[in-house]
This record gives sequence, structure tokens and C-alpha cells, in this order.
Amino acid sequence: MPEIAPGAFHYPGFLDGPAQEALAREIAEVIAQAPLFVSLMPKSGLPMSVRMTNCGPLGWMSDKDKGYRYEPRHPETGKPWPPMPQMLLDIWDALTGYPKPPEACLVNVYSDDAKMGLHQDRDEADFDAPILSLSLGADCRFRLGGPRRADKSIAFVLAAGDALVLSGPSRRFFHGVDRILPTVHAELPAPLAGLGARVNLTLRRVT
Ligand code: MD3
Ligand code: FE
Repeated sequence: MPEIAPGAFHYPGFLDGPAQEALAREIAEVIAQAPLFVSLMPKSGLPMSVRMTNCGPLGWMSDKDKGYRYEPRHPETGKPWPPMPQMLLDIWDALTGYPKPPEACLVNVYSDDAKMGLHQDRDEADFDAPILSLSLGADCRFRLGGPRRADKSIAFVLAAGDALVLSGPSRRFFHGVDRILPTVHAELPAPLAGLGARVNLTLRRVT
């Protein structure tokens, strides 16, 4: 098993080219129903550098006053998030084997200069369920630490088609995206081209 930290499994190239294209078509459909939006940091109100949307019953968002949270509706359209594509439910089953389906799929869209600071995912009530991440487009340098912010971290590349499963101890580890890497011939598949350099999907149980 490709275990890179306790409970963290990296599957480089899990999705081949055609599967990445199929996933890109699903995500373009999600974005058509639920437009990309910018979340604001709690308290400071500064915009995050990634744009995002969601599919599934719940979606992650943040704003100045109410902070990080899951909501059943898009903050701008007020509509429920689009359904989770069957393809994502199948990948969740195949890679996590978890008995319940994911409740949220956060779609993060990175431009060339976007990043995500070191953080823990702790807005979910269920910490025992795994998290599944899928990447499309440009490579990024990803950082995975430990349960405390000051713990040593490892850095590795997340590339197009890669899957990462976070279960057990790693579910609570600090992590972030240091930067998007210049990547030859790793444009986002056509239906997503022009939106940014990299797309990451994060599937989670919430309740
Ligand atoms: C390690 N997203 O949305 S995905 C996030 O590439 C987030 O967009 C990053 O961190 C991205 O919260 C990283 C890989 C990932 C996701 C969740 C984790 C790694 C994780 C939770 C715990 C530990
Ligand atoms: Fe995270």
C-alpha cells in the first residue's frame, strides 16, 4: 500500500487521461449549476486565493462573520449544491471502502499563483471517516505535517490524476499547498480550460 504517513495513502496517476477528462466534464457541469465563488477568511475578511464550489448535500465555505462551515446552499445563488456525480461515489467506494457515502465534495480551483496555507480540516463532526482528494491539471507542491502545527512535515508533488486518501491519524494532520508548479502539458482538460491551472476535489463526511 502506498502509505506516505500513518493512514495517508498516495495513488499517483490513479485516474488515467480519459478518466481525468470524464471527471473534468462532471466538474464543468457542477460549476455551470453552482458558479465558482471566493470565500473570505474569518475575522480578517481577506479573500482566499483559491476559488471554490461544491457538490453533494453539503458544501464548505467561509465568510468574515460566520467563518468556516458547511452549508446546504450556494452562498450567491441560494440553490442547493448539485448532486455528487456517480463517478465520485464510485471512486470513494473503491479507494476508501467507507460504508457511508461522502456528504460534501469541495472543488478548489487554483490559479498559477494560488496557494493554501498550513491548516487542519476540523469543520466536520465526523473525524473517523476518511477524506479523499483528487487532482487535475498542474502539479502542486503539497505539504503534510503532523497533528501539531510545529510538527515536521514532508513535501511531495500532487499531479494530475493523483488520488490521496487521509484516514486514521493523518485525518487530523496539518497540510497545505505551498505552490503550483510550472507543469509542461498539464493544462486542465478542455471543459475546465481557462478557469485556472489546477483543480482539487476533496470528498468528506461531515455529520
Ligand atoms: C491531509 N485542499 O480543501 S487536498 C482543503 O489541494 C485542502 O486543494 C488541498 O486542504 C488542495 O481543505 C489539499 C489533500 C488533503 C485534503 C484533506 C486533508 C490532504 C489532507 C486532511 C487532512 C490531512
Ligand atoms: Fe484541508
